[in-house]
Amino acid sequence: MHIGSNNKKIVAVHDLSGVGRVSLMVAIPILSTMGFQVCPLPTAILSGHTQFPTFSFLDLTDEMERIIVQWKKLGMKFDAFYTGYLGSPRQAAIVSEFIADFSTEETPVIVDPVLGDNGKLYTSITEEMVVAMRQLIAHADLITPNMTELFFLLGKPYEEIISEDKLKAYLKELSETGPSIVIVTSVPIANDPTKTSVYAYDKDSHRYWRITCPYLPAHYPGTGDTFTSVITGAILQGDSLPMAMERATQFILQAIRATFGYDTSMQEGIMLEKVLHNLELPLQVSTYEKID
Ligand code: PXL
Repeated sequence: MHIGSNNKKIVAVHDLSGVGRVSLMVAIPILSTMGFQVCPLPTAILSGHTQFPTFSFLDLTDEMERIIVQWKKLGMKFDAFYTGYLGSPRQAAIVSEFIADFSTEETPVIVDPVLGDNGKLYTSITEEMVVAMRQLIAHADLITPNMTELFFLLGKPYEEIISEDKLKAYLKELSETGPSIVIVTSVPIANDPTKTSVYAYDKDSHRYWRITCPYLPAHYPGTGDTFTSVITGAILQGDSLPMAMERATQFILQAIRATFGYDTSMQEGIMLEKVLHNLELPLQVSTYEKID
């Protein structure tokens, strides 16, 4: 009898930021806890994320090419690709080529198009990066923009609150550029500041999903990375799209609640360490809705 390892390998294409709990420092613990082997392809090394008042930044574009060459020589195979914050626009083309070379039709490609928040691009993200990100999402199966990123990717002026019908049309429009699933996070609800929602469109089944959860008046960097990491793990474990959304949303809420009670600076991010073990528990309740 041969007992083979069936641990899946996930390539994680994100930056490594020393402080602030974003990117690889979120993706690695979450996906490891969920039972996957994470293989980092680092895009940049920073002292901390770019929402700190100052930070160092080492662009790893050239090194990424060298890493990919070695993986190719070794005949490495991966079970999924998960990309986030890129260090330069050129990396979008490098990553697209890498994915085309190393994947099959069945390999899931998850792209978190990290560009900005609150209607603005992050410091260090340029218009050129927006164009590059549009090219990268064309190769993705599933993408997770927040509201700001949704507007930048579509090239439309940012609106804080839009009707559900308009949002549905925008999700469909973005899916037509490539990805079969588009999940948009941090959608405000008109006339109800106590709640926030997550919407998804699944192009293949023409279905829309919605999750509504309590809004906590706190804004921590890295929650988008946390959300997409849990989505990636849940989908690879075999969850349906709405159940994956449910797990990711509930996990973020637990993490924010675990953090909010302390008097820490928001720049330090959410206290993942306190809630990681929850990823090993089954969901007790679910609140997702299918919408028409
Ligand atoms: O969480 C998104 C993110 C990732 N990586 C870096 C960032 C940010 C958001 O500010 O600065 C370096």
